Amino acid sequence: MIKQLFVGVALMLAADLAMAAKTCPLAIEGNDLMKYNLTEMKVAADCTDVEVTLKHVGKLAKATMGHNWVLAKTADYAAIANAGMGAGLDKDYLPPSDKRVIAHTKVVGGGESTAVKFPVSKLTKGGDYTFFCSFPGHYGLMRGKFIY
Ligand code: CU1
Repeated sequence: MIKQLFVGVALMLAADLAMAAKTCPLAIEGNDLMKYNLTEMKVAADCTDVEVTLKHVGKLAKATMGHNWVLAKTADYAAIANAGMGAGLDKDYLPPSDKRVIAHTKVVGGGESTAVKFPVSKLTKGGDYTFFCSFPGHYGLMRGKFIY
């Protein structure tokens, strides 16, 4: 009887823990035409973490048509992209340890995938966020609205 009670309480605690942490997967693709397949990404209200997977569905090498996925406040993204241009491929075309970057993947080339996981606690509900590719010259076409 007592043992059954313990098992019940343990199961309830496990369920609580499972509810406490929820990683929500989001997927996006980039191609050889310098385009993402999405212009908007949305995080559900009950997510505690987000894991964004970027798949480069093209064939071109990352040195010529590399893509990454970078998240920043809409007010910051153009400045980050401009500052990142000179950083080089090995720095993923981002200014090193730039605090304006909320999350980012590395740069990938055709056929490759990459992912980044981050807590939604880095975001403000209803904030104005933009995701973009920081490869030089790409953010004009490769960007979208990130909604939380
Ligand atoms: Cu790109």
